[in-house]
Amino acid sequence: MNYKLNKLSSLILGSAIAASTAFGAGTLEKVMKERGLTENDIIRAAKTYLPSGGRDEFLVFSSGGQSGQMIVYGVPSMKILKYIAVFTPEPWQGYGFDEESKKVLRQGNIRGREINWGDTHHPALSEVDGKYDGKWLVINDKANPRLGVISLGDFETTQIVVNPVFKSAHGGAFFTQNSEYIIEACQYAAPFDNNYHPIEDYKETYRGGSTMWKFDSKIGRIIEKDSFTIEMPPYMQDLSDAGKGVSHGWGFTNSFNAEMYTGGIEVGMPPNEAGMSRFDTDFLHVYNWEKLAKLAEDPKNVEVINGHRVIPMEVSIANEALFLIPEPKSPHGVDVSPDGEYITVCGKLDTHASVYKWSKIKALIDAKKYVGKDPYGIPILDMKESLHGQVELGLGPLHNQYSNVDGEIYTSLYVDSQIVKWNYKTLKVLDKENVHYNVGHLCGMEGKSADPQGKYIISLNKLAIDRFQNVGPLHPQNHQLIDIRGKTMDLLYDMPIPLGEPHQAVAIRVEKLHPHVRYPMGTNSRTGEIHVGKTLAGQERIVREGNKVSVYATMVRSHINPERITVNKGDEVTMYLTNLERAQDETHGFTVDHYNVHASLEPGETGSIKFTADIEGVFPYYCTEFCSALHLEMMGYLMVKDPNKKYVSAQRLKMKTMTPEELKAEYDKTVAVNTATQAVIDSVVKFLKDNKFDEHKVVADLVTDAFDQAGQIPAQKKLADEAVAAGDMEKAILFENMIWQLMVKTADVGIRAKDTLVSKIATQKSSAAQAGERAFDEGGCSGCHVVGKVSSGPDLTGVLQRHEDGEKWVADFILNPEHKFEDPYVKGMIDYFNLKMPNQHMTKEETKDIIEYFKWIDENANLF
Ligand code: RUQ
Ligand code: CUA
Repeated sequence: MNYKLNKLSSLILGSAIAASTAFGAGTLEKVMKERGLTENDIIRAAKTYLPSGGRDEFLVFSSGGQSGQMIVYGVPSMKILKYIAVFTPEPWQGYGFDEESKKVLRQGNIRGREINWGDTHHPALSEVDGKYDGKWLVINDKANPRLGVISLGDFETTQIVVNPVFKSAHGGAFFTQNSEYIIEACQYAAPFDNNYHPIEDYKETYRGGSTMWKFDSKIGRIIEKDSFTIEMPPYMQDLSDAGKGVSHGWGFTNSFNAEMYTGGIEVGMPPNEAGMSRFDTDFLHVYNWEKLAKLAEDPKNVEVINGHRVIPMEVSIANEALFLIPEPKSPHGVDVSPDGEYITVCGKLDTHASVYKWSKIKALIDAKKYVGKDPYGIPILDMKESLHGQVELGLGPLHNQYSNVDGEIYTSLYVDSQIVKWNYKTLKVLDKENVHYNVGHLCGMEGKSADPQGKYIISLNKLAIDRFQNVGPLHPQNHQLIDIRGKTMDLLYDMPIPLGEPHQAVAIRVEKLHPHVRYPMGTNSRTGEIHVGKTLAGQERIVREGNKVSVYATMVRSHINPERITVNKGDEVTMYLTNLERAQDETHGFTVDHYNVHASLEPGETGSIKFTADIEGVFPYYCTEFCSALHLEMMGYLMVKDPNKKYVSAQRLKMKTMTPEELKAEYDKTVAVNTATQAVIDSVVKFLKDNKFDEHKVVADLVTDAFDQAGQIPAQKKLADEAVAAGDMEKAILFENMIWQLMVKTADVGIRAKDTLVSKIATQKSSAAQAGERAFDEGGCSGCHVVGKVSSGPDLTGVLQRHEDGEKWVADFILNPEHKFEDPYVKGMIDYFNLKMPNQHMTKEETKDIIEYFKWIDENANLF
């Protein structure tokens, strides 16, 4: 092995490799050779690799682009953890297929029409003092101007609001520094009302603007009636940002059609792209939303359009709350620095980034020093006097993110396919990294908050081209993770995103998130309130009022109650479903075949599905999550009969039934099995208690889950005994069977709790013992030997004590079993198990490690 690689191995695999493991010396070198990996590849892999059960440092919330959803993944592993349904139906989560989520989705109807997709662009995290608080997430829809609000308590969408005056909106969502408001700026100017206005009247009747959505961060809801829109000229407003720190109270919005060009290829005019980029500059809109919010409280300052308050431009101008500053033509991103003093604008068609300085802008505003007015009378500030400076970055600068280093900023270059690191204070370019290809946004770790965390930048590339296996002409998007800790950037990882074109993503430290694992029993997850349909065990019922049938059902491993529902054709059926589980991750799904309904019920959740039973027949309903060994049995029948038809009952089949003696025997056998199973449970419970399980929260939670199942046993026992008393042995057997089911579920979680507890309290394995355990498992020993149990071979607990000079005896036996077949002890074993210990061809080194592993077993013998 060459020296460098040897060094690398110990670097990556730590001391374990030095001590020689089951992988053996030279394994890394071999793998590298086989897979054609370089040393840098290995280091990058180690920087991003997350072992099973590991956790990432950051979570990223990425827009899902045209999918209308959001994508959640971890950094640095880039493992996708969740899709959050926002504007688009999502069947797994039941979004758009159960009644509660439909209510949220339908809040997004526009002018009475259902809209089932969204063009999501920019997610934003709620803030306190400009820092992320991990409570709420908001995302905009550009095509159908809307915002969706997501609770980070359960990662579910709880609200959608429609912009009442815009017809398209891009410059959102941006929280102000204490989440007072969310900025959503317009994109394509259009009349605020819903009427027809000819394009020739563009300048007079088409408008842009910026909507300030009032946000209540206690309840995580946008308050529509307290929101307002600041009217702006029909320049195409674009990306925006909220001021923070020194510039708190102000908003900044770019635009790209100061020309007010309206195209017309079909009438012989040059296309929009030419006319809209004719001038050298466009306008950065600077507005005092704090002042305007107060003004909006007085009805004489607002015009109400579509039930929504709009502050006309004259009012903003008269109150010195709206200004324009020229910016290089057709800009895209505008990003306020962590302290709020610098505002960086990137021009798609300009090779420079322009850094404006808030104190300079504010001084011009305070001195009323204007260089002119635009055609609508809005004062214009001098560009040069507002600028801190400009820096030549490259072709197609779009967006910016900040790091934890003072003055450090990262900018995406769309045309050059590069990320540039530079300093917005000293205006110096520091480094460039190639990305693949055509990067749009980039995402720093909390990189747009008042407290950026540095470490990584993600490049959200528009094109992947040759980066991945060809899967047809529609390629995945490519998110590339870049390490920014060093002097120069280092590209670590490519992640294909196959869901849509994510524009922007936001990242947050995982410690700031505290999502729950279960709901208070009976919760409607979309409102956070207790559901009217909440049903507990024993309360299940079917209620009929005229042709409306309400089913109050429960779901728990592994049955749905009720199991038979008969309705008349034409009945309107509502099924309220409560998942009675308390156990973590025990979701039950629910569907009725042929009725296009689906719900996903998480532990404690109540949801409902609704349909008109308009086709006659028999329709199975079932749980759609493989929730337990008896998941397939978790089903029932919906029977829809036509009230106008006469049904002749089929001849009852004469079934051969069991004799009373046979029934009694089966009953006794079932009870005996239950008693034996109970003994296993008792021993597990004793072990848990003896070893103080309640000192370990994870274990205590599992035990609670286990007792949840066990707690249902007495009620079933009572029913079984009642059946015995009534002489109905058949029924008694069924109830005893149910008890067994509950016992199995109890034991299942109980044993998991026991294993977890063992791992918590056992002594630490030495690296040799770890290597020994691996050799034991991978070398085939575990095929016959189970620690703590006699299985196809003897239990090895205490094996080192069983023989004189035990370590040597066992080592010799492993290395050369055949030599001991005549030994009386071994002979006895061979007779007993009817098996001979095979030679597994362990090396001396492996055998030594296995002995270490046996020593560890003996130290912890009381735990097995
Ligand atoms: S925008 S990169 Cu919404 Cu820049 Cu897409
Ligand atoms: Cu519940 Cu499958």
